[in-house]
Amino acid sequence: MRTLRVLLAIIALVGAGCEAPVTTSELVMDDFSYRPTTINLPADTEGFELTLTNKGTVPHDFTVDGLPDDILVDLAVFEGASLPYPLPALPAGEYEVYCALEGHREAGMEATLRVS
Ligand SMILES: [Cu+2]
Repeated sequence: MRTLRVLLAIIALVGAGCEAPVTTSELVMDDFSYRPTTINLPADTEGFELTLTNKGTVPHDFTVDGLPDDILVDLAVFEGASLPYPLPALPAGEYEVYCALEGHREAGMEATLRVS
């Protein structure tokens, strides 16, 4: 009986892992990349905080492309800084994220934002 309970608990945990992707709570900026490169956020959630941490040696930026015209997501973060960014409610979809500072996107500062 005990074995069965443990087995059922394991199955429940594995099942939970197959559901919605884990929400990303922190985006790390390096010279010149983002970690992770896929950011998962909840849709239509006002004020969800994504912590932006710049571990690089120069300022970086977090810009989301392709959002509706009335929604702007763009924030610069100085080197060494880490700050929570309260996001506006975002519609479900997949968007491009990049660093808008000159040459940084080309150098590899790109990611995908999945809102679901
Ligand atoms: Cu940058």
